[in-house]
Amino acid sequence: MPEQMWRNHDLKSSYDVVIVGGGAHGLATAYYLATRHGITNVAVLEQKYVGFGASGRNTAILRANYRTAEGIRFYNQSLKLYETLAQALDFNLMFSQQGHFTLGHSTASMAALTTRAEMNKAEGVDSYMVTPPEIKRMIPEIDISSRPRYPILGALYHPPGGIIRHDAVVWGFARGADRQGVHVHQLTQVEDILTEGDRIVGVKTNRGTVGCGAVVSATAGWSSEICRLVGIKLPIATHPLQAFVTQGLKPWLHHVVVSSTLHIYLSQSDRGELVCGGAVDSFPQYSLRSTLDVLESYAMHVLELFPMLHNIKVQRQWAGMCDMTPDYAPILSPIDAYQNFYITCGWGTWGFKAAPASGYNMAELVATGSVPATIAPFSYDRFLKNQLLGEKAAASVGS
Ligand code: PYC
Repeated sequence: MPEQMWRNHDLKSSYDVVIVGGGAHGLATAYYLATRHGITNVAVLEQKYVGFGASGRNTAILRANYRTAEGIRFYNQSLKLYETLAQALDFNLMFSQQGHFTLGHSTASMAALTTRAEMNKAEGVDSYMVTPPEIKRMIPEIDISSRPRYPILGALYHPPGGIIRHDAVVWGFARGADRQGVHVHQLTQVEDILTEGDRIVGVKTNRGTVGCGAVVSATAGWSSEICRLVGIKLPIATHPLQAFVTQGLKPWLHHVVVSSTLHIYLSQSDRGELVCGGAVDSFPQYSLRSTLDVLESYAMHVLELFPMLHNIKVQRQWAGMCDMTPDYAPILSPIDAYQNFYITCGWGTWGFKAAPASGYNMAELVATGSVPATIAPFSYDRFLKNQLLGEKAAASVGS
């Protein structure tokens, strides 16, 4: 009999903590609430199925090579948690720390990458600049000639970066939380959030209303909508991001390759498919449609790096929702207006790699009521205080 990963439950009349969003962030928060703080009377509400949203629609890249000290520390904590997560969850996550290249094709991008290398070194994160011949030695198939429109001038190399099986992470957290007694409720859509003064007292869903001690909003794409229910306006614009996979090939690409100038990234999955994505679509919208023009432009840019791929077939294309903040950094925060409402959102195109640290710190915030130092810089009110973080040049395809 196959193992049941998580169970179905009736909604209880109340929970100590209600988490909105059954993706990697919400489930990680539930998992760490239970395992680190002994809080198990927790419900995770997912409007569709576990991993339907951004957690199941990303390109599964992990890295810590950010630009600001705050970003580097946070993502490095996440990478370290990922390094031991398979053992902690007792679940194979197929994590491959194969090394991560961010290519530079202009003087400006080389300067931005060099700054990141130095910031990474100062924070103890392994990242350094490499020359085109050094890139070619590790990726023989790449075109380092002067033929392309944007020849490669060098790269930021980040050895601990890599890829993981994204579905396995979400399922592993769901199973881990379920084993601790957390209720994972799929097909449970939040319709309203009930308040009394400065407290959240309940969450109305399509399956009934639950009382709650605290609420965590951990959604991607819908975070503005959830916060609107309690009168909070987020500084977020939601854009789709498209990605595709090719037919399976024999293993040949053993590193993650990102080009911030060509707005493209590529890796090879354990199934042999090339997994490729780009920048967000230019217009904010909530559509999960994928489009031919984006596929054509991604293909054109991939071929500039790897002309030998010209006959490879694309198998699948999809889109996910990205909540973009003005400084390309996330928001993990309590909210002044309510004593017991917490948000983890604004994950843009870089949220999957953050899930363990997001869950770890949000669980601590909810359990103790104090903001852990690692996430203090990512407060909601930094936009009011003009304390923005400036991660755009490290958002993979954002510079
Ligand atoms: O930030 O590493 C990243 C990333 C990969 C794909 C989209 N963003």
